[in-house]
Amino acid sequence: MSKICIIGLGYIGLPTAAILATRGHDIIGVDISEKARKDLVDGNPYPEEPGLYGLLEDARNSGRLSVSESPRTADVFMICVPTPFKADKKADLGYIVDACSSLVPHLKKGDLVILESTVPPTTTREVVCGAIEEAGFSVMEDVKVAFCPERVMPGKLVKELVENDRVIGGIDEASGLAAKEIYASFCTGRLFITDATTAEFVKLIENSFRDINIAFANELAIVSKDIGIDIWEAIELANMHPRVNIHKPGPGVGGHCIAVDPYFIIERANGKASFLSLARERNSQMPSYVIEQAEKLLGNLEGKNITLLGLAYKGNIGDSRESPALDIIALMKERGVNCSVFDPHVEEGTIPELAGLEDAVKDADLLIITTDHSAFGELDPEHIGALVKNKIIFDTRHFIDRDKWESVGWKVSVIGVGK
Ligand code: SAJ
Repeated sequence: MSKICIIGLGYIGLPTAAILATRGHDIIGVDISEKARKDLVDGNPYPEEPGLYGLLEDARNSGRLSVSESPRTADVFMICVPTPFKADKKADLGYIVDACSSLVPHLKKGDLVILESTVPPTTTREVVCGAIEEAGFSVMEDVKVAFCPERVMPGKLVKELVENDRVIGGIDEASGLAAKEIYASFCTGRLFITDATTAEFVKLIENSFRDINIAFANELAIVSKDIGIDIWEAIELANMHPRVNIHKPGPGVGGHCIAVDPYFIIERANGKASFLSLARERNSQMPSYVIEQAEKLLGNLEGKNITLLGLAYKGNIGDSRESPALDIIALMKERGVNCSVFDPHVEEGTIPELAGLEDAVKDADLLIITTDHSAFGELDPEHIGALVKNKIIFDTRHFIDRDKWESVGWKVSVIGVGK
């Protein structure tokens, strides 16, 4: 069992620290934020995740969990800090650089440094190994280094943390094997070893595959509406082909992974990643398409009351990072719309437009379903119909039961449906 210092107690670092503690490792959870450190020891994380409270309780009961503002001596250092992008859509590696500078004073010969944060290709070699060598160590001879991307899906985090297969990119063979040993202590999925830069690339192309596929579905939705067919029926039938798996259209791509990772390839591609850029562009334009459809339903939007059902970037989670709903709200405000939002999963006060269901829908000219939360399937169209001004709903997720709403007088419009 190892002494592991986990730097960054966010969405990935916090549960990883907890699970490693339950598997017999001694964990030092490091974060500059007092709240993040408290969340780990008090077991009070946000956003909500099934199974996370239980896992944190087990970690606390293990007695192997401690927190600190800065790294301490350990055998393994795991970097789980965010990699936001800058205004020019290039990765901001500032947190990784800071994490490396904070850990090198505590390094000793034989230690292992693992980077989990998603990064542009060659970052492990250039930034992490660079910082270690600058501190006077020889990477490979003195210190092992690996890149092991997280692959968990928000909403299934705890389950996928344990069960997913993992790709482990060693800077050399010994580094790959040492990192594999750490992951083998809590992963039941398969562990594949490759080199660090390939592992960085694998992480990015997984999410880019999804982004391109969603862009394809969004383009088909726009075309289908004009042709006068139902894209959802068409995709369902096409996906019956054994080698076809077209994703779903929607209001755009949110979250801090799929909407971001393709840019990390684009920035290293010397203008040769036109396909990835186009997919990003198509998906980023979907909020404008939603506004266009709202205009078709209502005419001039100025002064209209529009209610979004959903702020989270996808169903049944409380995470609104990069959510297309945020872009839709911004575009509506530019057009002078009075906008309100109801989301049962997102923390109150996240944006000023959030309100309870009845307040949010009161006097609405139009409702727009922006997130496929299960709770929206339970909405009572009759009750809501009595509160709104116009019984018009635009479903960007193909989620509500159209017949149920139409049977009580609602006009229902669905993205990609032209009939
Ligand atoms: N979306 C669509 N149509 C679809 C599927 C998704 O419009 O057919 C939208 C969703 O509504 C959401 C966005 O795309 O706004 C992204 O959602 P997602 O569920 O596809 O992905 P994430 O960002 O929650 O998680 C992804 C996962 N990657 C893959 O499935 C390849 C997860 O495994 C990664 O760990 C995560 O990114 C990450 O951290 O990179």
